[in-house]
Amino acid sequence: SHSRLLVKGGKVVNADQSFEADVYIENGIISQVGKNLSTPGGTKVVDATGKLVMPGGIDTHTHMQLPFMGTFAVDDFYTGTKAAISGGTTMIIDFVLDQKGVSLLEAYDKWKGWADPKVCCDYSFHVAVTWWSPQVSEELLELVTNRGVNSFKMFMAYKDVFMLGDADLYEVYKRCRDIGALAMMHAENGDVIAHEQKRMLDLGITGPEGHEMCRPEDVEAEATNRAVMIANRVNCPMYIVHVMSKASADVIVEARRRGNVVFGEPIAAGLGTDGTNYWHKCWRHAAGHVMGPPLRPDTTTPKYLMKLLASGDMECTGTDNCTFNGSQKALGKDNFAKIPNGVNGVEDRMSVIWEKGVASGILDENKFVAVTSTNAAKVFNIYPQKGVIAPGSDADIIVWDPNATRTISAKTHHQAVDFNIFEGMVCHGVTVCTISRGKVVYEDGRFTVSAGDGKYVPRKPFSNYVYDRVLKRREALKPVPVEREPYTGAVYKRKEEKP
Ligand code: DUC
Ligand code: ZN
Ligand code: ZN
Ligand code: ZN
Repeated sequence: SHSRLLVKGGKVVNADQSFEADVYIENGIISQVGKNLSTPGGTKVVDATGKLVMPGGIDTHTHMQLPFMGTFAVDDFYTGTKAAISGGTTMIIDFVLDQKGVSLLEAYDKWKGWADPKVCCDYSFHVAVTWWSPQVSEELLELVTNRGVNSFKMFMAYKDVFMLGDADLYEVYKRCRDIGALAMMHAENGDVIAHEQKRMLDLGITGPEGHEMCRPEDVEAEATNRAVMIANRVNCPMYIVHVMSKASADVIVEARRRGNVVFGEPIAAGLGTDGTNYWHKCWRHAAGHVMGPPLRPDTTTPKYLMKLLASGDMECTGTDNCTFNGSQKALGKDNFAKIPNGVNGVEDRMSVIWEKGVASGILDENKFVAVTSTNAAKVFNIYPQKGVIAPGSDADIIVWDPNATRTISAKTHHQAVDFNIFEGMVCHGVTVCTISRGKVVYEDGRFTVSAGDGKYVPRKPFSNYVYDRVLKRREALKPVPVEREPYTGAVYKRKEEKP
């Protein structure tokens, strides 16, 4: 059936410019953008007068219903994506993340089986590489060629569970480079963390503050530097997920100054709150903020990260949404190392970035669109299908009221989890209407969406956005042997050598 929708009278905000225009949508695709569009009778109209009309957010980093640390994340592909659309996010990129030894193709099929019947918005997958073998190497190519995966995540932390050593990382990066995939890294030194956890517990520190104390900024920055260094040896583009500290961000900025192809991803948690919460007197509150890497006690960190988004030194934003209820966090009530790592964010990322970024005068509205949507579409190679309001693009659109405010609270949020790390935060920027593939899925606080309405979005290898930078870097670094006279003198022979 032919479906039509007109978004009328708003200000279209793209990453490069803003302008007054109507947006006409046919069968899920934007067909016209212009002033005073005339449309056939019976076309549904969304009134956007006085509002901003923006590309829906793309959350580059979620873990819906992840089996992790002895339990499962409570927000699944249904509650997680439903919450996402209420907050103005119309696409998530989740992680296929299974145990060492499991076939990545089987893991991919398992995760897709979980997601397809539940998703309320479009989604895609990164795949985590937690072990390395010739079989895994072949599977990466299959995932890139036939499953639409162009990004693989590795862990330098979670020793014995997900962690890979440097030699394996070198091999995975090289493979990623050869098959046109982006290598993503969880950058923390897992060996040091394991020792520090034991040291803290021996000192009698069992509470959530121990989580931060055993993995301070250096632990993240060192691994970030190592990840970038190894990637640079094999000319593989590198994407550092959840950049949580100034120290790690500085490593990325300096590497980019040298021409390294490295992207940094701040997350909503790190932009909206900080690590002082680990010292909160309420255990549940403190444990509610436990995630890896931790939030930082340096309260100037969130603004520092936001400014790097403004300057273009970091480009995409995610959430690492991976939620656990109080009863699950309590698995670590006597030992912080057993608190399931993860926080919310998928619902609130857009509002938090608007409030702390735009309302605070650090980002303009176009930069907001760039860092919440367009840059992610470019880096992960789904631009211009996603990330822009233009004819031919998917109609993933939000109508945004920049003047309205809402107060974030676990009492009113749409996520399944019983806690919100942004509790009490008053945010300017409210989603009035969310359109997914040309269909209104959320309007004035009401959902008009069903489980399974979202679609899997396959992604092709390297975008030019990434590859052009890699090529430039490769030329600059080409190793050339020195032309010299060969050595013609005597060659020492060891005494014990037989002639
Ligand atoms: N960090 C978290 O906090 N949760 C899931 C995985 C991760 O790396
Ligand atoms: Zn991670
Ligand atoms: Zn409390
Ligand atoms: Zn994660």
